[in-house]
Amino acid sequence: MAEKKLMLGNQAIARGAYEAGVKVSSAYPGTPSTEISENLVQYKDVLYSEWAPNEAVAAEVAIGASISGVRAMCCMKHVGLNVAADALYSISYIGSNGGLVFIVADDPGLYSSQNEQDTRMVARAAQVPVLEPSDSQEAKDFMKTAFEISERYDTPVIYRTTTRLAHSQCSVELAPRVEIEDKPYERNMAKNVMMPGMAKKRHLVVESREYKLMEDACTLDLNGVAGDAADPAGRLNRVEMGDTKIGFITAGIAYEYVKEVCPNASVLKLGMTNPLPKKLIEDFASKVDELYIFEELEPVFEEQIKSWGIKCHGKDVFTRQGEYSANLLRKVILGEENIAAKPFDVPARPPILCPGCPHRSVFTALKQLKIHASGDIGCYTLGAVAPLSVIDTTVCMGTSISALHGMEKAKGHDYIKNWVAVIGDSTFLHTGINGLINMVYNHSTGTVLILDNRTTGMTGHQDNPATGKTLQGDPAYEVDFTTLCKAVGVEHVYTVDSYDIEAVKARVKEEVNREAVSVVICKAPCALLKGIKFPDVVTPIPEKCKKCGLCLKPGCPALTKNPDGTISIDETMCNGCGLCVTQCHFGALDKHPRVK
Ligand SMILES: Cc1ncc(C[n+]2csc(CCOP(=O)(O)OP(=O)(O)O)c2C)c(N)n1
Ligand code: SF4
Ligand code: SF4
Repeated sequence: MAEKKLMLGNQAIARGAYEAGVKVSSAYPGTPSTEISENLVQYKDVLYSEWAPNEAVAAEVAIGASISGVRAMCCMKHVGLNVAADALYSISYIGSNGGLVFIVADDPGLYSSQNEQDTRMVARAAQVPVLEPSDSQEAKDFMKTAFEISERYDTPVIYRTTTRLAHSQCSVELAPRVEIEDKPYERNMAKNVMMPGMAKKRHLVVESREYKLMEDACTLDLNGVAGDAADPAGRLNRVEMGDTKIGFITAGIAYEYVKEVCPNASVLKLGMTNPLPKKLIEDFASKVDELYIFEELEPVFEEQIKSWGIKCHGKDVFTRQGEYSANLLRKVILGEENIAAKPFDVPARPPILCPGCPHRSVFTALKQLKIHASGDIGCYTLGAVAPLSVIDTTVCMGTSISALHGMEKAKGHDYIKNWVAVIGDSTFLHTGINGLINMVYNHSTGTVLILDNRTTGMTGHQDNPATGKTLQGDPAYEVDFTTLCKAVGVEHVYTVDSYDIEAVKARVKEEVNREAVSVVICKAPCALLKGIKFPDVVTPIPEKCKKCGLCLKPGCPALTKNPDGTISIDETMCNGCGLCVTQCHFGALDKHPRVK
């Protein structure tokens, strides 16, 4: 009997890649996609996997591997696809040699993202097929299907997952790896070189591929073969006829909610969500009295289905925002309120930097200087919230630096004298460096703070090109930020200890007044990195405390005010960074060596 294992969606995707014979994977971390690559590492004897500096690079690496003839994939979160979009739109014209799969993880409900975009919209624009699993078993099985479709139809395939699927688990039946023979590489300029003359012809090929897929989608099986599956249950797009009063067209995790709430209803479960199986949908719609389109986020199915003249309910009754649930369906279809699901009335707990985080010290310094920060994406985005309230803007990865430059060009040097750009090490290497090159090139005078905490903190401590280690655990060259910044023409590059508030303040004060671009590298490892321990512990001395609350201003969660106004430190949280000690003017917080 085949071995079964309880697996998270992301573990199952990694297992599926292994079983499908994938040889190369490149990725940039981003919740909820990160664990796919972290799980791929266990197969490193047969499957090479890496962290790339950004998603465009990850996609291009996978493209190169596919062109050379092996099965290859890249992984990213939904916003990462924007970074990789240039490559996607053109590789859609070129197609694949070895199978090529873009795994893209959407985040309905915005658990950890800056927007709620729907990858199916990008896929439609790029004319690329999309597969969407509904549970961990499918998450594994659909990987093989995706590669089969990619090779059979000469196309990249987007494999879309969502937060709920990525992080929920079910039992998965394992299979052995299939060793796929490398496809021969043949030089083919008409197919692989996208100059206008060739691209025009390839666009026609893409269009006919799309129509063919739309037709075949009605009968495609899990091996990516059309017309073969005598048993409709084995089809990628599956009709489950039941009570015909209500019919649902659904996909992904939303299918599970339909089965839970309306187990007897008729369902068309889409495993391939682009292009849509038009004939199958028309046939299904004709057999049910009332048709509901139950799709998270945008009305992608609904708009197409309505454009074919089919009457249905969709966003008129279901929301376009946030995550769907069984309760949503219960309420809309059955008119039932689920009392148990009502949230308890508990105080809101805002997101906050960890105790001892080096970013907190830097933001405390900036706050004391009354500096605004053009911000970026990472743990340090939390510098926007009270009590630090230093970051004024956060748009997307890399924007901090270019936006500061834009402000200066709009309003002049004096305007940005109380502004800096703040960016993390991983984000700087992702897309920040281009903005810095632009600043030098176009005569900016702004100040950029690189918060180098030696890791990609926000997504859970992934290595990056500056940490000296690869995803597979091999030692690597550590990008030297000073040399890098000097190489692009920044003359004034300084490194300060993030915890040394006075040094940060002095350096920033000088640099914002300088008539030239400068970079201040604020360096100190993330407080949660393995092996990071400060030599001292901090204890309050209540007799010396003046109850002024100055030590509380940086907002470290390890400190609390007692009813009498003195301070308590939660030993289980405090890591002895000493920031609060520097803020107390009365010696009421004592820093002394940790007893080993
Ligand atoms: C285009 C894109 N890719 C990935 C992410 C997910 N993500 C958010 S911040 C971040 C990196 C943060 O690392 P770093 O800049 O080193 O800052 P830290 O969190 O360590 O402070 C990543 C990968 C994203 N938001 N956007
Ligand atoms: S994970 Fe590290 S960088 Fe992120 S908030 Fe916590 S201590 Fe700071
Ligand atoms: S030393 Fe102070 S600021 Fe640092 S973690 Fe402990 S309580 Fe927080």
